[in-house]
Amino acid sequence: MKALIFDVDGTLADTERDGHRVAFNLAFREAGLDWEWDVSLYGDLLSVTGGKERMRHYLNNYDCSKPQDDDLDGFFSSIHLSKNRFYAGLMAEGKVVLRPGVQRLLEEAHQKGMRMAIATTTTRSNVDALFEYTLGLATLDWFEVIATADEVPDKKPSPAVYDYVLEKMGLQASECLAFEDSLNGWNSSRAAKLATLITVNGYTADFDFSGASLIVSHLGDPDNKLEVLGGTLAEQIDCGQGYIDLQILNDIV
Ligand code: XBP
Ligand code: MG
Repeated sequence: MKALIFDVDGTLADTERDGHRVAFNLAFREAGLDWEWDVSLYGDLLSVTGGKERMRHYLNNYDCSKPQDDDLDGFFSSIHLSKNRFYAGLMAEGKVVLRPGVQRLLEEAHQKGMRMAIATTTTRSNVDALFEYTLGLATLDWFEVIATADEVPDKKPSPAVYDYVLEKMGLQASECLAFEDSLNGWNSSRAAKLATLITVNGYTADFDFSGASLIVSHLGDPDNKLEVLGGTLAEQIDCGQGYIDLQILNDIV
């Protein structure tokens, strides 16, 4: 195994439910739009990746009020900008914390010189905001490639963002492990032919991730043990210690 490639939203932190969703609602209100995305509705809307694409999907498929603006692209772009501003504000307030085991595993991988990258369909500024108020901005230097929607507009479930990372790192898919939390993310990493470890969350626990290498509740910590939920290697990999470390990951790839 030569590199670990991490998704961001839902994998590193519950940024969808507690970050983007809340920020969208604040931005709608600021724009005078009466849209309100509750936790359950937002789970349905997550079938569409990309904030602007998600808003357009909602407008086209749900019974909601129509924006007055004739220039819908411009309207959604401006709401998206203010959504990301509110998102950064929520991060600064500490409203979102990293999921169990994320900090521990990243630190171990960094200390041991494991190559790492980020492959996400969110906007780069959102990655910066999450890191600034959790691990610190300097931690972004641990990642050799940070691929976001700014670099790769073709969003998941397209494999484009993973293909981009592999090409930049000069690595084969068979030499790397992806970390994902969602069906769109898994379909993206799978299409890029990457072995994938899934950490499910409240939005994705019931999805069918069959074919993924290992499916767990979260990465776990010594005092917060993970639950193994499935995966093609679930029987072979010993997760008895209750948390994922580099040694276990080496058994997957
Ligand atoms: C998650 C996404 C993003 C975020 C919102 O991507 O689909 O669209 O929900 O971010 P990932 P933007 O799990 O790959 O990180 O508003 O910037 O699109
Ligand atoms: Mg995700």
